[in-house]
Amino acid sequence: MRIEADRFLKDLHALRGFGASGVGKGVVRPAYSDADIAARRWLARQMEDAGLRVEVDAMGNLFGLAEGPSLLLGSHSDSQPEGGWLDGALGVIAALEVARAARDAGGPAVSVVSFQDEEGRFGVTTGSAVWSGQLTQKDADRLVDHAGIALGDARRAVADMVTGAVSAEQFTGFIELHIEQGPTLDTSGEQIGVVTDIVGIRDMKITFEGQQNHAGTTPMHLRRDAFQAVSAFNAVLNDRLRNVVTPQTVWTIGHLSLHPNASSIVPGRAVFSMQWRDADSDRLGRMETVIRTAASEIAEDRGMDLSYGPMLGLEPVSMDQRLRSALEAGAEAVAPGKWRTLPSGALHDATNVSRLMPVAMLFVPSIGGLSHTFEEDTGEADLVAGVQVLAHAVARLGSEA
Ligand code: HGY
Ligand code: MN
Ligand code: MN
Repeated sequence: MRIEADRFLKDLHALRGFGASGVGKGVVRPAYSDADIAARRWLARQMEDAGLRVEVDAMGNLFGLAEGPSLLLGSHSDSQPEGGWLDGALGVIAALEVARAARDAGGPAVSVVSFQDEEGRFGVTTGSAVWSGQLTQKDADRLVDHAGIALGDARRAVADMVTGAVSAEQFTGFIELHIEQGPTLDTSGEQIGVVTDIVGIRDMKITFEGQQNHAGTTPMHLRRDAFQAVSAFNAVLNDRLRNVVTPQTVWTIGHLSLHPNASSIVPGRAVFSMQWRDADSDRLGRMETVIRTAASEIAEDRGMDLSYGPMLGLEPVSMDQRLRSALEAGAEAVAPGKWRTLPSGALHDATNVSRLMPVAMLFVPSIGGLSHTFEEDTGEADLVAGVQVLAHAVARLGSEA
């Protein structure tokens, strides 16, 4: 199976053009945005040119289907609000390139997917969550973004592309090539990572409601300041989580909105995202107890009303051993002595797809370990090595079938 590196790189840069941020190689291509939809239309044309049958489900998950049973390759083409050009896009373009190479080699059959809203403008890996049955379409349609737009309204923008449900029965497994988005490979100077497992995640909104008031005339001891409540909560949380976490555990308050967000007004309301991730489901549960207890105590102490949004969560998953072995053989063939196995601290569509079929993932390095920033980048040689390992694994699996 022969990978055409120039064609692969040209397509990667072409995809970057949809929503190019103008800063470095960054992209702004959130789910259902004009740039996202234009990118999906372009991808659909590339899939057709590669001899694949294009199908789009109600969420806007875009599939290029081979005839008969096939191995599914892919990732997502939506981005974070400030996204890198490779997060998700690499896996989709690599899948397209391997599908072409496999067709030209007379097999094996390879299908391609670009999932929708993996970056969670509305939820958490929302498109593959609905496709895999992790989330109902009804519940997904009720999810809202930070601007209050409901997913059910946003996805109308792709209604003309929708062909109907896509069955998972036709796929023998799923492999996702992705950038590591962390420092491990970049630090070690290795080229390839074969993923062992993907962490679990919990994500919810927390609201503290106090008293909006004048920032000049309201004495500090009389205030019910919602931002002060968040600040106190965060301090207590960092202190108490130390008893529960490991050095690999992460937790993030990434989004905070203060109402009415004015310099001379004591904020009466704070709504913030509370997200935590770990490889152990029990620990995720223990962290939730610490989080809810701390929030209740702070609300009590500071005279705040406390409320929670819906909690979204995914359990940790281990990669399929057979698919992993094919990737390890590919890594040894393409990058002998320059690969390792490692866990994924980032979340991926593969987590949801693992509910339906065997899955595996492989990584290429992120320069400086940077991702979810316009600065995200990977060396071309590493990008090409990644797609070559993927092709090697696909050919090996095809010969085993
Ligand atoms: O957040 C994540 O891990 C993924 O990149 N959306
Ligand atoms: Mn991603
Ligand atoms: Mn991402």
